[in-house]
Amino acid sequence: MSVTTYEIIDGIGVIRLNNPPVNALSHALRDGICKAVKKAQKDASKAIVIICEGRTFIAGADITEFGKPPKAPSLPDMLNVIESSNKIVVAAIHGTALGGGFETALTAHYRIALNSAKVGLPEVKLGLLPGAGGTQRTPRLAGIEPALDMITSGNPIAAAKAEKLGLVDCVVEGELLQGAIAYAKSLAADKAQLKRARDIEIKPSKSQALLFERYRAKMAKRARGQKAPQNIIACVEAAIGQDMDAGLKTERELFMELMTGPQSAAMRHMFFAERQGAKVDGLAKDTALRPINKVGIIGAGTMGGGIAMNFANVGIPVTLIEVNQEGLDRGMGIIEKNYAITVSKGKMSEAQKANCLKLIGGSTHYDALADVDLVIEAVFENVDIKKEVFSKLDAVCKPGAILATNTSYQDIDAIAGATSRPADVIGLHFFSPANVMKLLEVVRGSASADDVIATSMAMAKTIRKVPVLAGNCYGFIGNRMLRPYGREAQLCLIEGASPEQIDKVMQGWGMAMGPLAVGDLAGLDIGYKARQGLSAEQKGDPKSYCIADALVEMGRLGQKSGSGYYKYDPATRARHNDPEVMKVVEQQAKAQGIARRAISDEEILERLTYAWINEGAKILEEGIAQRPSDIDVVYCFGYGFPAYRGGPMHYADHIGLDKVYKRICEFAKQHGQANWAPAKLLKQLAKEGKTFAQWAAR
Ligand code: T1G
Repeated sequence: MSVTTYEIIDGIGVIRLNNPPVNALSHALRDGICKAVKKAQKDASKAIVIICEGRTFIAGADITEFGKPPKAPSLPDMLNVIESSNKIVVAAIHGTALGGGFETALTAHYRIALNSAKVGLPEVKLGLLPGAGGTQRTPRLAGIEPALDMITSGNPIAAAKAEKLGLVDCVVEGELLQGAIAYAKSLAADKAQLKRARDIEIKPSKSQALLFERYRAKMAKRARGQKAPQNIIACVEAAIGQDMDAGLKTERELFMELMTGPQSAAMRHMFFAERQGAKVDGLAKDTALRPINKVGIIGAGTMGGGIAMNFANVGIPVTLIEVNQEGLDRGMGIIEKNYAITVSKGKMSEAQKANCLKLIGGSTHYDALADVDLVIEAVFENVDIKKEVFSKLDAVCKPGAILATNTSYQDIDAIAGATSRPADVIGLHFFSPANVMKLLEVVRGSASADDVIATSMAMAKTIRKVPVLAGNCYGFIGNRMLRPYGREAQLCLIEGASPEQIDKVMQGWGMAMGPLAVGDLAGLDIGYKARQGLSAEQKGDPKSYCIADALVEMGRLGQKSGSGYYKYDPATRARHNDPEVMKVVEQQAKAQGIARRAISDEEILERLTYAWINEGAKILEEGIAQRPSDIDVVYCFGYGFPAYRGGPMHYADHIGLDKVYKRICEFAKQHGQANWAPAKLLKQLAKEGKTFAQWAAR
């Protein structure tokens, strides 16, 4: 099947592209477009239309071709053929014209779009920049600031807005091909000029320098540690006061710098990892899904309320169950407050908020759940309470209803064992705040039915979550890896570091927040309460929790009590170092017989990140995660791991598993096998000189 066809319709040369699923600019497509445009130069066509079959206009360069030897015609070659056409070229846009796709449209002389279409330059989300003239044509057509907004955010804009900005010339409803042919005919009849963005000059002005300076500072904060946004700003700046070819030269240089760098490799890895994570190995593609038209949620607390919002936001009615009306009212209050915040940020209208709230009902009786298709339990993190809830659900819910638990640690099989239908039981682990965080760990019990797993993975995408399938163990994937990470943070603290040193290292490396600041945010009492129920053996090394226990017993619970590892300004919650904490640290170190020492930033970074990697390798060995990239998705979408480092397992591959393994063996000698016995898989791959990615592709 040819990816490009060409025919003259009503005097207009129509080039149709058909390269499913998103008309990515593969070599075949680039070659077909060049040949068709060249052919049209010599035939009877009065103008040319480029249009796509399928669900969207070109959605960008073919990311799967990146890193492979380029094949002519390159994208710039193809764009030159279009731009130098001696006949008007009209790009007809539907769906989402993105990246190289929108750059192709920008090289055409005119652009017509369906009202429902969107256009965008999302390269920054891949750690790149528009490398085919987007940074030069967009500011020439739309102005400098709109260009900076569009390219540094990477977010698409609607056709109507693009028209207002001068990026699209004509917006239509109805049948796009007809509209495009009519438009091309009218342009030809009017002898319209060959409008080329490259002919527009942006004159330098004093105000621009300030704008670029402000933008650099803004992006250094918003996209901390990322190179692409800064390179984008430099490219747009190069569009001023010089001709297009000079600007294109700068764009090419800065594009190649990103393309060959580790940040884009990591973010392209994450692009595919996110999509791969939604797939379940060994599950028949045609597994029938159970319909999810009504949902029940047990518990209207912070989590239950946040979970309810996800379903209401996509039009699925939800019934919240609480023990009493007061609990229900409190829960609804949390939900209304969350929606009010969303509306205040301009992300939702009042009408949309009202419609969502209408979809969330409540009851204090379980029999209100008699006809729901899915129930999600979000009660206190205690397995006995959860088992009680599930035995009630078993009695009330209709056959075929999916019974899910939002537990973050507990044994799915133990919970399923409280019902007569363990095949219908699954874990749906949301991350707080549940209406914001994208990650959803779908945790399969040993009895979870295939269609329950498939329905849960599909439902995750319906509610705009990023699903990852996890096996059943204490903490599943994310929280299980968090334990050794937290352990090493505590041990570095008691052995010689300070809270601010540890957090500065991890935040400087790219984490959204350091581990101790996260502890203060979540509340130190949560871990304290969880430890009360554990035996000494289960608690592990007292050195890894004695400081946290001491702080909680002093009433320092974290942000909620105004102090924890730090002191917090009551009004702004700004964090301040607190000498009182170091006194506690030194007391506890003494009590544990530890002679504190200076600990380097590098040792902190290696101990905390290698703790992740070692546990991740064990999780892979045990089959708790399907693939290393799933672990990367969990950490980038659920734990603030910097996407430009690609997740813990991609990061390990980037460092080299032999280096990681060698260092872990040193930690094992220094700190004991209990914490640092290297995972078998890590040892094997290090010896074989392989990566986790190669192991996954075996
Ligand atoms: N190249 C190759 N494959 C792509 C692709 C692309 N650009 N975009 C999507 N796919 C695959 C994807 O992997 C999945 O495959 C299937 O298409 C459906 O995607 C020079 C250098 C277009 C909004 O960044 O944002 O141009 O899993 O599940 O949810 O300046 O795909 O089915 O095997 O995401 O409906 C710039 C990336 C590239 C756009 C559709 N373009 N794509 O979303 O489907 S760099 C992008 C998307 C560039 C130039 C630069 C989305 C979508 P599979 P999907 P969707």
